[in-house]
Amino acid sequence: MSRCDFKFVLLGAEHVGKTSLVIQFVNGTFNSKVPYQNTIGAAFNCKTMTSGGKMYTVGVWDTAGSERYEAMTKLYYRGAHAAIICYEPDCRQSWSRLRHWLLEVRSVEESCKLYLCGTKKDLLDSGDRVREVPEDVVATYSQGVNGHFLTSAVTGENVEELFQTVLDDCVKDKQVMKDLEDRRLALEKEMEVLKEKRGCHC
Ligand SMILES: Nc1nc2c(ncn2[C@@H]2O[C@H](COP(=O)(O)OP(=O)(O)OP(=O)(O)O)[C@@H](O)[C@H]2O)c(=O)[nH]1
Ligand SMILES: [Mg+2]
Repeated sequence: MSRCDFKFVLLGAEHVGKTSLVIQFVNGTFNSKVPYQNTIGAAFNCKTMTSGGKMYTVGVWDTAGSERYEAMTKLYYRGAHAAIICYEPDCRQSWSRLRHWLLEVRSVEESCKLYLCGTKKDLLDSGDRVREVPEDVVATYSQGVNGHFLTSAVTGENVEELFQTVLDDCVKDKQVMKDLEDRRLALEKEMEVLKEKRGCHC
């Protein structure tokens, strides 16, 4: 993980579609034939992205939504540059869970950028599901965070846009970029020391 430039974490209730969102982002795929399998603990994914003409490696922690793993989840958002908190617009319960994570991350990681993500947009668009979380409530909450996106892991709609915005916001942040540069320099120094040590053994 230390070799990734940025750390993003996905949070949200069980079954909201966090894993599917990450798979769509990393692989560009959605497999409807694979039955739902809840994430245990968390899963790590890495992707190279570009912002402002430069390449960066982004590490994404896909956490388990089940409250059973809540104590563990705290480990994954520690030190995160950004948290993407997911909810299903047709599920009020998932919105309550989002509010919980919003308060939690804010109180623990003050500098972590926060994004709200309404998932499974395709189901709303097709009329298969009816919105339970009113749009004006979402709009009010969105004002207090860095952004809000409505995504679909099935069609891929807004998935790339979401992650690209999160990365661009990080790259625009002077403090985040200074920390990144400091880490790079420290790593370079470590490598030099290692090389010197190896040279002594020759
Ligand atoms: N139609 C539709 N179904 C989706 C979408 N995203 C996920 N699903 C389905 O929703 C179910 C749950 O998806 P997951 O991605 O496993 O959910 P999760 O949030 O990772 O769940 P936990 O790991 O238990 O926290 C699966 O059956 C997916 O196929 C989407 O954008 N559209
Ligand atoms: Mg999952």
